Amino acid sequence: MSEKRTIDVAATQMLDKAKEIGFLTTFDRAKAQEPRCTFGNTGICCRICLQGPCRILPKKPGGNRGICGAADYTIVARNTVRYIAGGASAHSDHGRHIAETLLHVAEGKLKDYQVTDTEKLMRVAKKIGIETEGRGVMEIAKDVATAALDEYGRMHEEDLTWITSNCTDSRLEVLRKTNIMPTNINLSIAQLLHQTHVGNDSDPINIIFGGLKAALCDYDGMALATDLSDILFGTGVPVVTEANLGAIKADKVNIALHGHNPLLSQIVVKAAREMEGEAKAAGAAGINLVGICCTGNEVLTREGVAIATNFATQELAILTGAMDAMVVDVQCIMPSLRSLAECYHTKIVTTMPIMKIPGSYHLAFDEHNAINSAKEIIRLAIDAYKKRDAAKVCIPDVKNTVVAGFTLESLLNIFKQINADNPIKVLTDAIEAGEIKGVALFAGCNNLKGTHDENHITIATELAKNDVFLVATGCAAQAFAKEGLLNGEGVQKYAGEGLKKFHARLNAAAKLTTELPLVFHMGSCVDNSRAQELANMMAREMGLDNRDIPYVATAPEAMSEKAVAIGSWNVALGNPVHVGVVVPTVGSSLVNDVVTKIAEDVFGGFFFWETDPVKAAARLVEILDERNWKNAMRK
Ligand code: CUV
Repeated sequence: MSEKRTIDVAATQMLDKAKEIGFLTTFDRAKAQEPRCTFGNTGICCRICLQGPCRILPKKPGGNRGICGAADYTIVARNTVRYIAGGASAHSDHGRHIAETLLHVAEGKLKDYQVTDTEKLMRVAKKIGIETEGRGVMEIAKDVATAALDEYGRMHEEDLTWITSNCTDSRLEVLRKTNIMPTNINLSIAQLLHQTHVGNDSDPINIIFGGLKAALCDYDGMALATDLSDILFGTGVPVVTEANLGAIKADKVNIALHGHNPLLSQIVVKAAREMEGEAKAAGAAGINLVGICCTGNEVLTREGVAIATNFATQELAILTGAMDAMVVDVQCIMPSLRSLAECYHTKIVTTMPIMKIPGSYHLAFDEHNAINSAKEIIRLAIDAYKKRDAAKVCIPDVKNTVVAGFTLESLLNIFKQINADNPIKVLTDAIEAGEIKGVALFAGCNNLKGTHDENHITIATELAKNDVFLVATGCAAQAFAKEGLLNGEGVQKYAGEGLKKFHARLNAAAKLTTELPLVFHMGSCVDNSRAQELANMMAREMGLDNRDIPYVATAPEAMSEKAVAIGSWNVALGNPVHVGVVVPTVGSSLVNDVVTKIAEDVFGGFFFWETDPVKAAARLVEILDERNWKNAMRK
């Protein structure tokens, strides 16, 4: 664990404040966990049955296996894929919730939601083979939603639709040949839990392949979540806003939108716009919404809502003393928020049946009554504002300008200004001309095994210096937002000559009121599907399989089970994936070799672990160089 807690100046100020009031934050709790148990840290602790926990103790007679006889490779493989099952469940359940909502909109059952982007609806319908000619919007929306819901429990053995429609043909062949193409999201996840039950599969390779099948369900669930969210709420276009704790306003009612699912947060944005008057009547200058984690990314992309902070520093938003309510839905929400809120006037409002925090305020969100639910939450915030103690308010004067909203569509729209017929060629031509080396996707969380946000920023600036085109999602994107990498100044400060030239051409063509950013913010974690579609377009245009395109992914501070699932499908889809923390596969050299070496022979994609951000960036550049060199040789 690093001694330095964070590179974020605003966070540093708030951590000092926490110390002053004696509140132990996640940074203190991370320290309390050190030193870690080596068994757990390397993945050789098995807790799958009640005879356990079993550890691998090679020096004791009989200790080199679990009580049932499971070897280190079985234990490590099982533990790893169970992370994937958790991650795939989270993303796909999020997608299911959106699909159900779209279905109910199409059936006329929900008055507060609409089909906002009919163009996207038509594109998605065509992509998945639904007839659009001469049919009404709601009829088509119903078919799209039904097709999405069918992914979860269909009885017929047909490859999942959002995978087959979001992969290159050559990649589909790889997935089918390796027998990891799923036909039913729920089935694959349940089967993986069954496969890893005590006394079941002990073959690490077979277990890993089962894990990859579930990881592809994660991809499917997130791809349909992205598509259907765009249909319901609109596909983001470039927006200008700001990020970091300085986006919290002392004179306004501040409401943080935190979690992942846009179903509630979108409605809160709408309701807040209607309720400015009520806030003013309470003596505030208005309502100020800010985002944390991926719900924040969703409403940033579509509504230009500012970012307050990312995962590791979510508690610190409350420490500003000016946060009136934090509305949370699902995933990545720290249970500690409530006890901290007790030191202040802040209302923590949980909203989903599967995410409650003891002692916090629970308002069951009801899509059938969405706008009223949202208004109720905002009224709670206005009430809390009235109780705010001005003496406790301490907002760091730290924020940066953010240019975001780069859905694949809005990115391609910029390329279109240069090449109307074949926009992706703008990117691939720049790669083939050697102006840029390729594309790197930054994804994932914060992980306090390292210094908060340091890996994100160091790797991005190193790659920029080496002329790599950068896209980002999740808390990685939020780190960039806070640190000024999502604006034009970032390009001037950090980009190499080639990348600068490429950006200059894009800027001239885009004709936005502001310069394009160094890193293109593609949205939330489920929007990693947007980045994969970019990769697929590159592959098609370059006439290559995904295993050969100059595209890499990195999760510099990976933390959640979802990050494991995302990383795993990236590998299956041919992408090299860097992870900036040491993961619990290292306890079995066999499993570790499979995911870092053998995977490349089979899929073209592979993992590598590197905690040093400079070394990690150098390796990513090396991989891009190698792929470019091979492609040049092929010609
Ligand atoms: Ni879904 S999963 S900490 S909020 S990116 Fe952020 Fe993003 Fe990881 Fe969670």
